[in-house]
Amino acid sequence: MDPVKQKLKEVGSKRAEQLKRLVAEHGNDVIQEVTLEQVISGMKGIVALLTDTSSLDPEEGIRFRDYSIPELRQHLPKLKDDGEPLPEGLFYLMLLGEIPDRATVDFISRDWARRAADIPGHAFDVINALPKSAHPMIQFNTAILAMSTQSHFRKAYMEGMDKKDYWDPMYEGVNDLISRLPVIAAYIYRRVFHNEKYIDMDPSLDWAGNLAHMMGYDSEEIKRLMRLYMVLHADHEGGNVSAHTTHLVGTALSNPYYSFAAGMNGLAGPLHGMANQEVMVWLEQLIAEIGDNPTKEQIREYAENTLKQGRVIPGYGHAVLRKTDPRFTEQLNFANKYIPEAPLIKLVRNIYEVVPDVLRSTGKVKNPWPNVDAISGSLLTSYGITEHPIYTVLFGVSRSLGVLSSLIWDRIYGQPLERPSSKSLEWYMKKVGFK
Ligand code: FCX
Repeated sequence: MDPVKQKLKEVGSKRAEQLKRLVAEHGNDVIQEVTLEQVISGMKGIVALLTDTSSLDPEEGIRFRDYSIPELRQHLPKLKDDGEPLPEGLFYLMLLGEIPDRATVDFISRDWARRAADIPGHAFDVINALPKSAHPMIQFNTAILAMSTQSHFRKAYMEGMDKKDYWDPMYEGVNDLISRLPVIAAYIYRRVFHNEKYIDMDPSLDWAGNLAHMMGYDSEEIKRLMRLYMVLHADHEGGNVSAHTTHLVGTALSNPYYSFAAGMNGLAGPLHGMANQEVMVWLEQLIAEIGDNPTKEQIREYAENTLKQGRVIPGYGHAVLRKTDPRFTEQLNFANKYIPEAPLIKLVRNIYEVVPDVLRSTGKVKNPWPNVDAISGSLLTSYGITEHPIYTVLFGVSRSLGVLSSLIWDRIYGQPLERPSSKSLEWYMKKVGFK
């Protein structure tokens, strides 16, 4: 058996037993009170999900299992000492709660390269059936669904598998799916933006390095950037739209392809993953209106105008965070180290000095600070990956690592169908004695 799966089996059965005992002994304990405003404002702050892969602190930001991003960069295996951690290692950490050694990370790289070689031809046919003008996220999500014909989970379910074994075909399907996403993403990229000049996978490369290679970028600089990008976007606890949707659909025992495609449809919204493309549109308009070296005063005016038009400033604000997103900071540090003079990075730095004040002055924005999307597109563009519509697809490839390792755990824990209650306006009014 594969060593990762073997370990998961051991860890999984212990934790599933712990959860069972926890609910049996404390199932009636009250953990939180919920206000009407929380329900109506998108359930913010309501603790209602079980997710082990990562947790989010409003001030500190993301921790993958117990590790902050700087700690990850220190401890996860890398190809070279001065390189970025390999996303395969982060997958292992999220799945098993431990930092893997280099040999295990190499095993995952080789396993994913092997699995990626077996994509059904009709996944490419459905992409080709769509117009090239269809947004890359439409092409990506369609291909993900098309690949579900190979679902181990569905096959095993139809054969009457015992529910305590659900995690096993889920593990296989998740690894197949993650391994294949870079191939699908690169195929869409080359189809839409590079005249269908496709590049074969190099099975000797790591998962993120291969993505860069298949997109047409073979420099070590871009592979390093891709590894950083794939690590930073991998997870953001369980309540964000893509993670929660993947989980929710999975509770109907939908296979990993159905579940992940649902999550990716959420990622395609402009308030979530598509914000990375929206930021570039916002920056391009700014440059077109003012020029590529705007003063801070001009940036302030432009931002204020965006608000006057009833639009959001993309890349700023967050539903949970109340400080600058550490994923923004890590990308800025990376840019300051390798490409400090890039004009777009200078612009991002100037915007960072101005926009938080503009948002604060509205009196209603709870978090005026930049999130991950405020810089990711500028970084990619500065390295020559200038086609903005592919950015959310890259986010999606990375997000698979977190939401799909959680999906395996959902089946290990035997998480049941998710089914909260909904009530009418009249019900809420009556409940609080509203006259
Ligand atoms: N620009 C303008 N207005 C903003 C704003 C922004 N960047 N962020 C929040 N607001 C507004 C909200 O629209 C809301 O206005 P309303 O009361 O008139 O409806 C008010 O401030 C309060 O919202 P708040 O509680 O602070 O934020 P929410 O939790 O409702 O929303 C998001 C969070 C992220 C959706 C919001 O900050 C936003 O729209 N940001 C811009 C889009 C973006 O960058 N999304 C990416 C987020 C993330 F990193 C990711 O998922 O990738």
